[in-house]
Amino acid sequence: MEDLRQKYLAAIAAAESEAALEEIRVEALGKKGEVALKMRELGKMTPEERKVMGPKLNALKDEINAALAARKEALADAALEERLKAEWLDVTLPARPRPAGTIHPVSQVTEEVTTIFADMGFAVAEGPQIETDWHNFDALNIPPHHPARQEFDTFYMHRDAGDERPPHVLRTHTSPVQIRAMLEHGAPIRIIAPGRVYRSDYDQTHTPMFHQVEGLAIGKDISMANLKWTLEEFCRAFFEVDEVELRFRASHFPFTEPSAEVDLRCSWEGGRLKVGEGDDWMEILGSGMVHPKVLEAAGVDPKEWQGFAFGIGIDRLAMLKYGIPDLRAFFDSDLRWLKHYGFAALDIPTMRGGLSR
Ligand code: 2U9
Repeated sequence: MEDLRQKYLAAIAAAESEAALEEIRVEALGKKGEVALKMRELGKMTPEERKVMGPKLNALKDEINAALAARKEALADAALEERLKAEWLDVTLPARPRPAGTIHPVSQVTEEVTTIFADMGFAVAEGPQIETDWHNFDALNIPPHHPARQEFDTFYMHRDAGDERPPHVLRTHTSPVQIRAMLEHGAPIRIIAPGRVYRSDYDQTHTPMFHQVEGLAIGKDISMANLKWTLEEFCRAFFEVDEVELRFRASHFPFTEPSAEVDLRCSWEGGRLKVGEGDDWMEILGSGMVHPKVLEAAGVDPKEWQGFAFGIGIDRLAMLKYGIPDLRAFFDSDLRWLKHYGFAALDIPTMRGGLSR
C-alpha cells in the first residue's frame, strides 16, 4: 500500500496538465484502477484484516483525491501567472493622439440644427443640387418671367442647341427638396432640408455657394402660432439660453402667404453677440404659411391641408454663434483657420449632452 501511495503521489507531483492528472485519477481510482482493485480484495479478507485494511484504503483514496485537487489548483495558478506575465499593459503610456482633422463650423451647426429639429419630430430630407427650373422656381410660385427669378442670381446649366431636356439650374434654395418630398410622400409631413445652395454673388457677406436649412410642417390645422413656438424653441436651444424674444415683421416671399421675417432680441457686448437681452434686433430667418399654389404644385390639396415653412442661413448662424468675422474664410480650406474654428471630431451634439463645447 505504501508503494501505491509513493507511486501515485510522485506521479501527481510530476503531472504537467489537467489531462495528465485525469489519466492518473483513472489509473488509481477509476472502476478498474489499482486502488479500486485493492478495495475489491477486501471481500476476501477476514473481518479482522478488513477492519485494518478498509480504513487504510479509504485514507489512501482520500489522500490521492486531495493530492489531485491540490495539483490541479497549482497548475491553474501557474497558468494564470503565465498569462499575467504575458498580457501586460503599460498604463503610463500617453493616450493616442486625437485625429488631426476638425469638424468645420458649417458641419457643426448643421448637426446642431438637425439635432434640435429632430427632437421636435422633423425628419431630414435631401435632394439634388442640380435642379430643374420647375422644381426650383415654377413649383414655388415663381413663374418664368417673375422678377424674383432675377433676384436669385441663378447659375444656369449649359445647354446644347436642340437639347430637349428641361432647363436645369444650381438650386438657389433648398425649397425644391420640400417640393419633391411632398410629391413623394404627400401630407401630413414634417421635414427639414439642410444643404448647399448657389447664387452668383460674392462679397464679405455672400459666397456663390452657401448653406441653408429650410423647414416645412403641413397638417390639418397648423398655424402661424405653431410656427412661432417652433422658431422660439429652436432659438432657445440653438443659442443655448433660457429665454429668447422674437419679432415677426411682415414681409413678402412668392412661396409663402402671409410671410414674415423674424428678428431676435440681442445686444452686442464687446463685439460678441448676446441673445435674449439688450435693445438690438437681429434678422435671423424668413418664414410664412405655405402658399396654396405651392401646395397645389406639390400635389397637396390646399383645401384640406395647410402649414408653415421657414428658411435659415447656416453660415450666418455659425458666424453669429461662434464669433467668426468673415464668411469668405469659410471656404478657403486654410488649415490654421480650420484648427482655430473647427470642432473636435468626437464631440457630437445631443439635446441631453449639450450642443456645443
Ligand atoms: C416650400 C414652401 C415654402 C421657405 C422659406 C424663407 C422664407 C427665407 C432665407 C433665409 C436666409 C434664405 O438663406 S437665406 O438667405 N429664406 O427667408 N424661406 S420661407 O419657404 C418654403 C420652402 C419650401 C415648399
